[in-house]
Amino acid sequence: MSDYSSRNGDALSQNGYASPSNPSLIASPNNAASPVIRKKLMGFVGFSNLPNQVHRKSVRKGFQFTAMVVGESGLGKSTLINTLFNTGLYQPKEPLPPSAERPKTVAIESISADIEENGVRLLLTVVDTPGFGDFVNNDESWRPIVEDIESRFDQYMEYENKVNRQKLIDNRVHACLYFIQPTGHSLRPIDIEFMSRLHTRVNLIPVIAKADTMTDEEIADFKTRVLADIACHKIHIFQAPTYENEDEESLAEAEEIASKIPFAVVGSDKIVTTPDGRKVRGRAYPWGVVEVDNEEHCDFVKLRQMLIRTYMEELREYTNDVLYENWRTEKLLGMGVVQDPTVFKEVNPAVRNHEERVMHEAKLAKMEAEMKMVFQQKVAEKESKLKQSEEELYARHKEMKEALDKQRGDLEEKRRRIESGRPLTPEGKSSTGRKKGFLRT
Ligand SMILES: Nc1nc2c(ncn2[C@@H]2O[C@H](COP(=O)(O)OP(=O)(O)OP(=O)(O)O)[C@@H](O)[C@H]2O)c(=O)[nH]1
Ligand SMILES: [Mg+2]
Repeated sequence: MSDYSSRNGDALSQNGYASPSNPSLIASPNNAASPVIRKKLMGFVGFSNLPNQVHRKSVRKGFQFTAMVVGESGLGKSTLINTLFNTGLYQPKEPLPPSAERPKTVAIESISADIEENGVRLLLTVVDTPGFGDFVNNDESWRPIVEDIESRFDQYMEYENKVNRQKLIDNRVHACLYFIQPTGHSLRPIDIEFMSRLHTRVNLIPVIAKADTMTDEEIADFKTRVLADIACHKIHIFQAPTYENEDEESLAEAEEIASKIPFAVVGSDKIVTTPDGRKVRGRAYPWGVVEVDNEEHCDFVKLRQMLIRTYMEELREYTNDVLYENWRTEKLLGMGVVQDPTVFKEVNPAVRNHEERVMHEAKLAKMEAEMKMVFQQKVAEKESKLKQSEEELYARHKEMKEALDKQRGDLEEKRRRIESGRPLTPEGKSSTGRKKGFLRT
């Protein structure tokens, strides 16, 4: 057995695993704050495959992503949805005659599609909202939209509270494209009102609608003004995060995307023919064709790249970790549920560890005290026993000594008698008797 384990241990250390013979690889569990030790392993362990494992798992489960479009009526929201996903994802319920205009969106509608690309599944949902600005009083037109976003949070919280959370359906809005009218001026009060209502609940991504109606210069100016307005009104729009150790290419991509916000978009799901004969998605004008997928013409490609290719995970993460969490806290506080810090204390592993250690130490101390008591008791018992036997011994010793003393006294008496020539016994007074008595002694 010992032979097996030692051989096994050697084999492990040869493979680079932590083993008793290779202790430098074992991290000290007590020292959580110790710096990360970068150690070159002597063989392939396999944790470098973790990203692939996560990837495989996510691929199997598929991704859920929900985007919403918000903005004034007629800015091309429904058109952009179709453009974005390159499909007739958003089909009118009844086929329209070819000449008919896209109908106005009259209610909040979600359209979902299960999309697969290279074996990766994406359950994509787009929430189309009716455009606002058509009513005499548009003061409260943000309300149904905010309510829709919050009801999705509500639904998610319900799922979270269910016993079986295996199939957690995430219908929360992860990104909200806010359509800005291409006025060329600054943001209008209604835009500021809308964005201020939305930014605490959703990742806001401002887009300039119908960018084909403005020249490049006008767009550049307008973008600057819109960004200044957004900053001035302290509206939080989604910021593309950058990571320290990113490669140059990713950094450049992130910068490029960030530089395009607010995205100037053109939407069209129609195929048109360019003067040089190419068939493209775009809008044909007497003076030429605006190509949706041409980065020279508009920022549509960059917007799609941001949503799907580059920042989908960040958008989902921010929605979950910040927006949803804040909403949940607000909601619970509103319901009068005050957070009980002891719950978190218990959940906090460091505090819990400490508590457990204190309890363990107290238990040990108690056991030690008990053992001490038992020991002392036993010692006392033994001592009393010893004392008793000592006393007995002493008594016996005394007895024996007394007997011996008595014997010695007798003998001395006899000797004295013999020496003084007196008969030893009163009966041995005759000469024979004396002789006899003397010989007997
Ligand atoms: N010039 C131009 N026109 C566009 C663009 N996108 C859409 N349109 C046109 O604008 C009109 C309205 O488009 P919709 O997509 O229905 O607009 P909407 O924002 O969904 O409107 P509501 O549903 O009322 O909120 C249609 O005639 C579109 O063809 C664009 O990028 N440029
Ligand atoms: Mg619409």
